Amino acid sequence: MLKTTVKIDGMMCGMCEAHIKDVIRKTFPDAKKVSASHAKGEASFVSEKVDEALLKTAITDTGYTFVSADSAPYEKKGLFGLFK
Ligand SMILES: [Cu+2]
Repeated sequence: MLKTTVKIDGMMCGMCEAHIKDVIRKTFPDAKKVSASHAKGEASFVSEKVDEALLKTAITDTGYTFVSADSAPYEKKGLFGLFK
């Protein structure tokens, strides 16, 4: 699994966060832990794989500015979770 963090310009409130979360869920039906923060100007989600071009298009088409995206391996909480 990959955790993707997306920097987005243009989110102003909770409605914008909801829009972005909807778009992510629609674009990547397997996305989990979808979250968005207008204060931080970013959204994140966990999925099997990510098509960055698709993500960029989806966010742009919704009226927001895609700044960047970064994916990192995501570990499910297992044994290591005990030590956090
Ligand atoms: Cu808004």
